[in-house]
Amino acid sequence: MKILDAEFVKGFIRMANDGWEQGWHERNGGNLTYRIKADEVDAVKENFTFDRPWTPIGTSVPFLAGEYFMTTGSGKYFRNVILDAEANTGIVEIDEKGENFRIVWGLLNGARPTSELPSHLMNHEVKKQVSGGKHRVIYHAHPANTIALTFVLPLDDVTFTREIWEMATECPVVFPDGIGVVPWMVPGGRDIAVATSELMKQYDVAIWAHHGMFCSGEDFDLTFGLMHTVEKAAEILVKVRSMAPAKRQTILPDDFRDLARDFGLTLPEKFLK
Ligand code: 2HA
Ligand code: ZN
Repeated sequence: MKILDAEFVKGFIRMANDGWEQGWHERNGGNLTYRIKADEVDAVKENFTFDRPWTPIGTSVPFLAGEYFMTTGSGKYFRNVILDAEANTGIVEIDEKGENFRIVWGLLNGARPTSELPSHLMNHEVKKQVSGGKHRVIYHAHPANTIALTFVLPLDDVTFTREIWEMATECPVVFPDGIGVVPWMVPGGRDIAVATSELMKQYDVAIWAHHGMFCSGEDFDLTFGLMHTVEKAAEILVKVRSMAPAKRQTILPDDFRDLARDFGLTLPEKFLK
């Protein structure tokens, strides 16, 4: 099968373009990776070449040994993915130790995988384990309202989760585990990757202060929808805070407990104080 005919490739390209259209990917901002299923690899493997060099990941992800990932390219623009996926995205193979990768398709003309590959792969490694192999998508974007909140809210998981949950009744249904917050750190390296993957043990959403958001999910719809839901709630919170110094009424802890009971959710009490 031609690469561009594969459903996972079409889904990846559509998600990249949807993120661009949301305004979450100025210039080369953001990155997307997908852990490809074995049968999907088999269906397109005839297009792969294995002559490009192995390169250190910069961290160790032994639980991802032998996996294949589709990834956006470093310095590449999301708005161009739909025009030329082979130049702006690619597929990488992880070696049997989980320490090196090599490009097997795409990323033409010497392009590299996303600069956030260490964060993506460490998140994938955690999520593959805690989800029993179900999570396959890691998405990083720069949505403006979420970033704006990192300048005015205290940078802790409880405050962010509760403030965002209160802005839309669907929020605790969509991310009942809450949101983690990483303080400002230098992007692209191992330290921020470790901090983010530590949060991904508990959460599907991690906010990077003054930078953006990471979401993890089982497929493109769920992961894009998660980012969209958090950012929509953040937009409402920005509007509320712009209109008045305090909320006149809101969803209260017992309301969340009622919601949890009727929707069969477990909402951690630490967010309901
Ligand atoms: O430019 O978003 O965090 C890609 C990024 C780095
Ligand atoms: Zn970024």
